[in-house]
Amino acid sequence: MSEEYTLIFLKPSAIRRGLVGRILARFEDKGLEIVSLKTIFMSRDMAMDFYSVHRGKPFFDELINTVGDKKIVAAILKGRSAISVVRSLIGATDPVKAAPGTVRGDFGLDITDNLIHASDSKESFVREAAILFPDFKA
Ligand code: FUP
Repeated sequence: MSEEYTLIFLKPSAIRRGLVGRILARFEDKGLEIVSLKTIFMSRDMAMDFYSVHRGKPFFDELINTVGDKKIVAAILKGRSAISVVRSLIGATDPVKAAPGTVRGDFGLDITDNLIHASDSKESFVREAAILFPDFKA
């Protein structure tokens, strides 16, 4: 796999708990380049658009309450196989099951407020970047 881009955002609880620097450092330590980084106010509408595939699921309202109407820290990272590398660095969706050494495995317990989002495919990256980084060009 060649160089590719991925998108992450740190959920409001990561900001509240002062974990932003420590979490971003893990991606830099791995060798990924932060090509774009910003704090964004995530409106409820933006959150509903971003997570539209989960609309109707039992956790949807809680998910929107967790990230909507709040500040997040979003970044685009670049590196070899960045999408799968970042997914493995953040760990399983449920922090209870996430391996120690991963972001979710080390810092959390709550499945909805699981600290971080990362794109899971190239298609997701393109869709998510259009929402959070509309000016981004590869
Ligand atoms: P992930 O890609 O690991 O963030 O996981 P998903 O796309 O499956 O889920 C998106 C968000 O929905 C997760 F960040 C947390 C939340 N979620 C729940 O609250 N409960 C679930 O059972 C699954 C996901």
